[in-house]
This record gives sequence, structure tokens and C-alpha cells, in this order.
Amino acid sequence: MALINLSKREIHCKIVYYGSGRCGKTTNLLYIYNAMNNKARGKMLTIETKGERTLFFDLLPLNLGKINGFDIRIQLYTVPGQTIYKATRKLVLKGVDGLVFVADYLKVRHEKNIESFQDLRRNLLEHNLTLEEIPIILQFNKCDMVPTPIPTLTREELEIDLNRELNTKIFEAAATKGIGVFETLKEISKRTVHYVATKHLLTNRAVSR
Ligand SMILES: Nc1nc2c(ncn2[C@@H]2O[C@H](COP(=O)(O)OP(=O)(O)O)[C@@H](O)[C@H]2O)c(=O)[nH]1
Ligand SMILES: [Mg+2]
Repeated sequence: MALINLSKREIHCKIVYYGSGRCGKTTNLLYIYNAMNNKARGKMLTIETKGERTLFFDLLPLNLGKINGFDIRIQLYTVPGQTIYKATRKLVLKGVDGLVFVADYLKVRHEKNIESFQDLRRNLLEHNLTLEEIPIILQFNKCDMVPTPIPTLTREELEIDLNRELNTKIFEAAATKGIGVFETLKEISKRTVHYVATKHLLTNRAVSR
């Protein structure tokens, strides 16, 4: 999906927010959309049907300004978390350049977090990709729920479930309040642009539109 246009000096990358249903992926994108000015953001496209559940996916194009004279254009996607939308999740991952795995602090989502992570690994493999090669960071969302009367997981539990093999950077977030949202976006954008540019240099092949 990554596209480096040398004549227009543009780099386009695709970042996917992955995670179980209701963990807060759409809330991240909505916060970013609302916080950015019209120049930097494109139209946020959400295809949804019943209530607030994402039954298809969200797409938010962003213009992150210039790095080394190149315009950085990023497309943020979310996947529908519910188990039955496996085909859509696989489709959304096509051409992914960077990943944010959003985990939910709620204890009731313990198994769902793990299932979603395994689902991500499997779906990437179907595109001949692995978690080891694509830039990925973790976001532990709903930290505002810790501690509340509602049972939550601890950071250590989430780390054991999700970061033993990855060993990547973790951002605590409360997406509804915007806590950690831009920190997450900044880090994954940085890693993704670096990955895309390095891959491009290695193959030394520019794709023009
Ligand atoms: N308390 C709290 N609720 C959140 C947070 N992030 C999302 N939610 C709520 O969780 C529900 C599901 O969020 P949504 O973004 O639609 O989840 P998605 O299925 O991953 O896209 C919504 O009611 C959100 O308001 C958070 O950080 N804290
Ligand atoms: Mg959603």
C-alpha cells in the first residue's frame, strides 16, 4: 500500500488500528479527527449500521506535514472487532504499513484481547506478513477505568498477554478523553514512515502514480 511519489515528493502509508470489538479503536480516530484542523485531515469515512458498532471499518486520511521535504500522507483504518467479521479484517490489513494494537483494560475483555491478537497474527500471515516485520505498537485503552468498581486488568497482565514476544512500546490511553491518543499516533507514524522509507531505499524502486 505504501507509495512513494518522487515527483510529487509524497509518501503515503496505511496504518491499521486493530483490536477486539468495543476496545476503543473508532474512539481514537474520532478524537484525532475532531482535534485536527481541516487542512490536515480528510473526510472521516465510517460505514456503520446498527447503533455505534463499526460493522465495516473507519478510514481517516491525514496529512502530517513534511519530513525531509516529503509530504507525509497517512491513512488510518480500524477493523470491526466482532468475531464474525473476519473477512473484513483480513481485507483491511491488505497493504498495511503500520499497526496499533488496542487492548481493553476491562476484565471482561481479557480473552477477547488475546483472541484478537492471535487473529491479527493469523490474518497477517495470510498476506505473507509477520508481526516481526511490520511496525507495531500497543495501546492499553480505558486506563480511566482503573480503578473503578468495574473489574479491570492490570498493566502487568496485559503485558504478559500481549507484549512478551513483541517487546514493543506501550501507550496507556483513555481515548474518550484523548489521553495517549496523539502519543500513540505520533509514535506509530514515525516508525511507519521510517519502515516505508527504508523498504523503499532497499528495493530502490519508486512507484509513480
Ligand atoms: N471509559 C472509557 N470508555 C471508552 C474509552 N475508549 C472507548 N470507550 C467506549 O467504549 C465503547 C466502544 O468504543 P469504540 O471506539 O466504538 O470501540 P471499537 O469497537 O474498538 O471501535 C464506546 O462506548 C466508547 O465511548 C476509554 O478510554 N475509556
Ligand atoms: Mg469501531
